[in-house]
Amino acid sequence: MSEENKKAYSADSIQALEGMEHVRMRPSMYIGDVGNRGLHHLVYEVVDNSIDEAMAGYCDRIDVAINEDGSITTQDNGRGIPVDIHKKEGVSALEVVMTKIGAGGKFDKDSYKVSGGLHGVGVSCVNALSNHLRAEVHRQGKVWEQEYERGKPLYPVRSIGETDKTGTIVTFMPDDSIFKDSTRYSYDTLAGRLRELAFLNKGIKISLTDKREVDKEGNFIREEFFSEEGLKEFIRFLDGNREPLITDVVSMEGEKNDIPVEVAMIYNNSYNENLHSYVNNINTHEGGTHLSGFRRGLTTTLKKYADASGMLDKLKFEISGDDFREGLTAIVSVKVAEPQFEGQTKTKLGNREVTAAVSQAVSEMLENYLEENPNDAKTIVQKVILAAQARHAAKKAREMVQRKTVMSGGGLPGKLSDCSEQDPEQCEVFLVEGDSAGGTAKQGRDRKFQAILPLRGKILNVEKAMQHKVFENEEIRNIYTALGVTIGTEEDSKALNLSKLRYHKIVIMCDADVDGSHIATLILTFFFRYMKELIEAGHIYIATPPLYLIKKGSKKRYAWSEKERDEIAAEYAGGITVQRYKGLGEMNAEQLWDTTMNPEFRTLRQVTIDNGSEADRIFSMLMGDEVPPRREFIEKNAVYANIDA
Ligand code: 0RA
Repeated sequence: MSEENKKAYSADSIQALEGMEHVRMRPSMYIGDVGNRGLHHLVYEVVDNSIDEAMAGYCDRIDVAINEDGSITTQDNGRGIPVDIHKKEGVSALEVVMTKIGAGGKFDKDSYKVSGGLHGVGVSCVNALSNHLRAEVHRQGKVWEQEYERGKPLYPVRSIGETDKTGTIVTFMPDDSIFKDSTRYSYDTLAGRLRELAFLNKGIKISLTDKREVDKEGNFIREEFFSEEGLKEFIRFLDGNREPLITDVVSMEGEKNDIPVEVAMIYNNSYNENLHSYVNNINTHEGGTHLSGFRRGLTTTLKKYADASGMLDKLKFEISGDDFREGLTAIVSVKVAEPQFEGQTKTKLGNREVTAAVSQAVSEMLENYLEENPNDAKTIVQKVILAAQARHAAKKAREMVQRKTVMSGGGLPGKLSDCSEQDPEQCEVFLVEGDSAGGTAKQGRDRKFQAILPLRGKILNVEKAMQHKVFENEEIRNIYTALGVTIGTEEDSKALNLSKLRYHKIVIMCDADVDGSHIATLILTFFFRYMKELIEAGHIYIATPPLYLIKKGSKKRYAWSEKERDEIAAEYAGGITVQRYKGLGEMNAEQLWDTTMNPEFRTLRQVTIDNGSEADRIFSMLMGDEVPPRREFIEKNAVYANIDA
């Protein structure tokens, strides 16, 4: 190395180091957070690179494993990360990719165009946030390796053997000093995302193996995800628990104004609208220009068809945008070279040019479909008319909700025991099952900042109810008015206005038994379908009352699981009484405060949506018509269902 080169190399490597240090100092800037989400993001970051390789046409298999020690290995059969000496940096390109922030696939734009800037912060971030990482590359007939500790190379890239394959293998152990809560990977979370990726990128075989445990036959838990038809199959999977209204999924795939667009949709006999949108494989749950394009294309095309059909002639009121989307399940996936993300969680696409591209694509697809399938076309228009009539009825019910909400003080539901604090950020409301538990909670609470809203028995299953029934339901109306949330715009009758939200913590408090968890699920279904923004903004929590009270003389302890109960029993060593709490009602006010409501000691579980399409599928299954899949789910997740055993 010439003197000059050496200088340049060391200067740059210092810069690289600084970049890596910065990732470790401010991990959330790069991966969102250092909780469960960020932890799983590390895997997605590496897999994204392999997906890019596949999209460029060089890779068709990706294998992910959770190893025995909890580390992750991903392996692909792509070209392998280049290992030749990088001209500018003076070290192996592999080292550059692994240690330079923002290098990723971008460093060689011409030979790696497809992925250039599509997404991600690069594998170097994963490296920076791992205690240990090993990269193995099969390329040019040789096997190459390099290892790192907290992002620092332990030795230069070296060749360790020969191979007739190509590809990249990355093994990493997340740094527990960064991910302080936990470094334990969830099989289900990874499986959900990998399945989604397989649907979004058809033709790639993706597998997940969990080597931490074996099943009854002594095999590792393992799944393969592969989709031949992409979004079309994704829709069938999502809507598997619903009754289709039309023959089959309507879908299209193409490029409009240089923007790759994929759309698939179906109508079912439910009253829910179910739109999922993606940009560069990332779920854009705040929507954006691609979703607007979809809505526009759908509305104009169906409206044109319906008008021409004469079926609307007798209708006495206007059809609105969301009438076209009742019972619709759809996925829109676009690839955008330089996406601009906006919104609270940066998951709203802002690129203006995308709207027209998607709208045109959808119009063309639908025009053809309606033309070729007149029976389905008629079914859809009839469904739209029914939706419009129901909306008309719902409007009145909704206006009543709204009128009540805008009235101050007197407008609050009589059953609500409000708190005295006025600042919503400090305020909590407990939604409590039943009047008696409600009474205990009312006595036990700190009335300064805790409000109680008792709910009567089983609340309406919104999964099966038409919108106007939902808005007419008294318990649900009470929730709207108590929370101070208003609803409805021209475009979208369910759109929420959260500016007057009265409590920043909304806590669902139910018995810790099967009935209680059923009621909690009903309430959650309502929030998921009608107030998703509240979940997304992190306002919804679930209280966790204890299952046991263990007493010895004047000493008492609570336990939240059988294991905990047994541990405490062992500690007390005999002479104990154990009380099993069957419901909140068995606790007195003080006990309820101590264990479940006092912010100093309670555990609140925040409700999050890790995977929107998966959550949708699970709610449609748990609360829908079909019994067998529900039974299967409950059997698989028996730990939760068993609490009452
Ligand atoms: C930079 C350039 C090239 C490929 C890759 C990176 C690459 C990165 C990863 C990460 C996981 N698997 C990967 N596979 C490839 C282009 C290679 C070429 O031009 O031959």
